[in-house]
Amino acid sequence: MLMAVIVSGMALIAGIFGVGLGYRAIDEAGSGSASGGAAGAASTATVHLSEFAISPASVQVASGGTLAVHNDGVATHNVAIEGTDLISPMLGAGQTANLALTGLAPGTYTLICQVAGHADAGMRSTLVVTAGAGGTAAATGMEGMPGMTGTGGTARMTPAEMDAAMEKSIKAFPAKTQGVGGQELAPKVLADGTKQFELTSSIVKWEVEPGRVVDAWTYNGTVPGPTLRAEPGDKVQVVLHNQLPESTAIHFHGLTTPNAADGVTYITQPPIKSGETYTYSFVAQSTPAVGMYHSHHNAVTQVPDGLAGTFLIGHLPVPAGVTVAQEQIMMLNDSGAIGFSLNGKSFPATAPVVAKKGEWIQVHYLNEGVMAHPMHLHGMAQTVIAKDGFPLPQPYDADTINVAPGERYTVLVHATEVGTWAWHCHILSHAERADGMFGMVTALVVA
Ligand SMILES: [Cu+2]
Repeated sequence: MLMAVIVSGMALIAGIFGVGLGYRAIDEAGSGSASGGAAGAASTATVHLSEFAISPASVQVASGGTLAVHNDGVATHNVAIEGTDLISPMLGAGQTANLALTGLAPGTYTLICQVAGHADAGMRSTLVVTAGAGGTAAATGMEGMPGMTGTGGTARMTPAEMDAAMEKSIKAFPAKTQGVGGQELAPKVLADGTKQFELTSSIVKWEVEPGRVVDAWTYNGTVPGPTLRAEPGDKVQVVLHNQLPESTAIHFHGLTTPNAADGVTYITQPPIKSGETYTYSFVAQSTPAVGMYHSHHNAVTQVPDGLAGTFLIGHLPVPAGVTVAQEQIMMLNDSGAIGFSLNGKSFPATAPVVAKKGEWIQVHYLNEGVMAHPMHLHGMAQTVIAKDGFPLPQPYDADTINVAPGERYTVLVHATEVGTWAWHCHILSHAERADGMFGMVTALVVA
């Protein structure tokens, strides 16, 4: 039955969005052979990223040239040219990328790192684009790289090219990628009834969207980590084997645990060093919980890079007359190696929610990123029944739910309207750009 719904939903998506063939990708428009630089400015210049600087403080490139970006730091960084849509991918330590400056008019620009707080911490420099180079971009290999914003620049896109790019991004949905995050992990039940969940933290290759494979920091190799579920009163153990190159710890966000199991290094426990194993023990609270588990050690890097999962206890009460047909988790992230994503995937690799007309869907939004995300569903109301796992005495309807970092909202959607409905973060720069949709976008398919 469920498979039938999914299959018919996929068919519907294919029918509505069509199949991604027969377009010319705008991404390829900027490719070409390298041209000579103008006198006084090279066609390629290099900038180095570190904590927290972009050096040199001022760099000159001929118009139509290329900026080579080297991350010499230990954290994830990128480079964006302020006031334009020219943005390099997020780069891990030691990674490099070439940013084609195609379409960028001569002038003086500011380079910044877009990781929250990094520009203010000092990651700013000046880019001077000089006139006179041939205007043909160097072939950088970055054109068409998913996650690359606007290589080629909107200045070079005709309306027809923009339409084609949008069509391409939509027709690719739902795109196949390696790996699915957030799968429920069956506990091992010990002799005394304790539910024991075994987690291993390690760095794995994770495909965020087709072709964009990053070094993700994971629990059991997926982003999000496996979903853990217990019933009120259960004895719970979470065993963590740390195979990361640095220390970590797990905080159970939104669950009531003994202080010793709170998972904050140097407040309630020593760091779990690389190679060590640590066991958390607690009794699941008597009331339902919509919790998360995540690192609380170097969290600004470890959590956005993937060290987060969902921890559910029991079931929330729902209004009289409602039968929940499916429970969905939507974990939001916006930075680090993973970037703008739903459940560890960026559109078009996000998974649609597929429902039969008349069903009720329960959705838990959980924000493990560093920004707030107003999650907007087209076509049907979202009935908010719980905030941070606490049932609301008076549920309310909304079409946009603003989910701040650390927050969880649980909503019910009555799938009354047939069709494919866009479902996305309404901070538009998290969802859509000149070359189509990306990031925090999925769809509700009602068949
Ligand atoms: Cu957002």
